[in-house]
Amino acid sequence: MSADAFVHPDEIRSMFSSAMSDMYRAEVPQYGTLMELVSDINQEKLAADADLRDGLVHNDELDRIDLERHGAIRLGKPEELFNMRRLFAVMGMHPVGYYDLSVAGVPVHSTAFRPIDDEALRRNPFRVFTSLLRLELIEDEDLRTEAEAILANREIFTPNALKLIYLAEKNGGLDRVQAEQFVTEALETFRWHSDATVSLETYQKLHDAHRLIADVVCFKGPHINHLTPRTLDIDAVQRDMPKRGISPKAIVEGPPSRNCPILLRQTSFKALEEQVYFVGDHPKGTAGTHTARFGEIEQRGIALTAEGRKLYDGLLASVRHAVQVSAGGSNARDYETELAERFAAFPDDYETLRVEKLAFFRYSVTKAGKNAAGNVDLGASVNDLVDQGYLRADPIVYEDFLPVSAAGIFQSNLGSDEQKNYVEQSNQDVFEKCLGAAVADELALYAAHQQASLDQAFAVLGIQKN
Ligand code: OOG
Ligand code: NI
Repeated sequence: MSADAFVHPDEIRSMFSSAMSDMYRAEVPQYGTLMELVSDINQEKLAADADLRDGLVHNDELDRIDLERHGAIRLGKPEELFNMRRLFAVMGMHPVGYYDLSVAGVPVHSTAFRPIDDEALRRNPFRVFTSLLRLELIEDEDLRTEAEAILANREIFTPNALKLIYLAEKNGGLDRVQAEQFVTEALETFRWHSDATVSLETYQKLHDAHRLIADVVCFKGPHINHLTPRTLDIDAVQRDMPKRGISPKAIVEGPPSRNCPILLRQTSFKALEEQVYFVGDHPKGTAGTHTARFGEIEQRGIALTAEGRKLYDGLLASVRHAVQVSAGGSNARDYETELAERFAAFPDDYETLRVEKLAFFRYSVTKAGKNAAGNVDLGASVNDLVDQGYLRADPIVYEDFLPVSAAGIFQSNLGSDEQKNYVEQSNQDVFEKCLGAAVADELALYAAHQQASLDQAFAVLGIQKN
């Protein structure tokens, strides 16, 4: 079959993310309310901030604001991660980054499946934060064996989904009919199931070991546990959530509010308590409840270089050392004040972030630059070219996640009494073996992106640079 007959992976991703969004909205009505709030605030923000709007238009990002969302799933065994990589590859999503959450007391390690190249990100940036349970962190040996046995019996993909993944790999793509079937079949894996696969007693034992373990082990599949729209003003959404009947977690994770947003800020609202049925005597099973799913919003800023990230990590660690947010969040204001004060040390204008090489930028040639093409001083540095008005620099958006923030999101939805520190160390090698591939290095991707924009700009200006 010719490549033309295949549906582009970016299009399959769009079909899938929109189907997922419809499913989640039907399953979790509060998600619909959140989407409305985010959309209202984005409109207000765009109307009030012309610079922000112009920047988004220039970067071709305005159209993707309403599309932007991520989801998260938690897997139980290596084969699930292996096949999940193959499933996401059909939609042009590849594993980027390794996140060890065991250091924060959450017994998983994770990656993000996402589009990688600029074009694909622009078309549809949908990504899925994907965690693999680390059963070796269950201390009780009997319980660990029991959990393994339960997971050994489950198959989270439909036979048709597996068949279509195989066909996509073999033929290099899926035609229209296959792509549509694939989306329908793939969606099944992410659906919520109110029937547990275990008895209430087993659920409770696993739950006592860690709530997350019960969430992963006791159900038929890795239900999508949240979908996250992108907001242009997270403080406004956090503030207005209660007005629409949503109660957010105490603090916004990540950096403080700034003129030039960096990395990622996130907040979420508590998991919903859902009715479930455990395996039991009653024909329908034993009724009980489980909390799994929640809502989250994110605000994305500029991607940081290794130096920028080091500064960020250091400042954040010092804030968390100084103020630990209490379970009820009563000292959230102290945390926010401390965060704002300490982050004053992080330059907050794009020019300084760029010149000090703290963040990544996409360069393009200005009108003046195009007029001067061929007559530009060959020895001029990038900074000179920007100063001369020949090059323009726009922020490259951070497309990944932050481990400390992710741990905060996990914890707030698991109940804040769950803090535990595991002695077991992070293990990227084991994760990549389960995955069946290496994860891409996010910093290398941003650096390559910046460099490609420079190479293109130099070519337009008629100068050769190494
Ligand atoms: C994932 C939590 C992490 C984020 O946005 O950092 C996450 C989970 O709870 O499974 O989604
Ligand atoms: Ni999330």
